[in-house]
Amino acid sequence: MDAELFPRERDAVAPGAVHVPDWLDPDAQRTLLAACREWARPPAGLRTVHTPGGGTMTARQVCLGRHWYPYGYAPTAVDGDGSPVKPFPDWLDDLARRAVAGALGPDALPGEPYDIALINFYDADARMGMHRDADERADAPVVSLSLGDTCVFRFGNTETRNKPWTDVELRSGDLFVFGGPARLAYHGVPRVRPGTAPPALGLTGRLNITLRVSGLPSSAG
Ligand SMILES: O=C(O)CCC(=O)C(=O)O
Repeated sequence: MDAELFPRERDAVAPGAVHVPDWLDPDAQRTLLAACREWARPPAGLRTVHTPGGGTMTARQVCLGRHWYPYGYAPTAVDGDGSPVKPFPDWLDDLARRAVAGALGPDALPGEPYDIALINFYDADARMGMHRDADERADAPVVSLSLGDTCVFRFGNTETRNKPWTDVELRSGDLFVFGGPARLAYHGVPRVRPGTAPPALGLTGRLNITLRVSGLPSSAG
């Protein structure tokens, strides 16, 4: 395959949506993975998310800064163990800003700091349905980082969950940023490819780290 012979190239998937392959080098991936393992521990650790319609998300999740639940944000793990959500570290804001500046350019940087992380863990059978990130009160670009197994990331349109969409293969270390006209595009993960993680990383499965600006006052839930 050409993709194996030549380095994968950055790709503007839609106006405002950019895929940057291999954005995190192996050391940075290991550092982020070690942090994710700490964040996943209780209290307010990795949990299974249930939707109001009776569904269960197959990707398990832990949050930083604010706790996301279907469909809003809270200061505590309201649908988990009830503990206060872990703080969002400044270095993740720095990482998000470097990602946005690198992918979309400095003009796309938000005035407010990044303050929310959703960390999704996918085992071999997990997936995520088409949805929009619409519970924030800010229009800052969403920053998405991948670790471990490769997945198919489906990036759609802002009108419906249905086609047109573009399927992008996200591998360990890849960055995907969507802002501007793509900020409210539907997106999802129809498939993970088990056993494709870089062996040296030491992760079975896939982690996605999604960084967002809440636009919420710091004391609000
Ligand atoms: O796992 C991914 O790449 C996507 C995660 C996602 O869409 C979300 O957390 O809203």
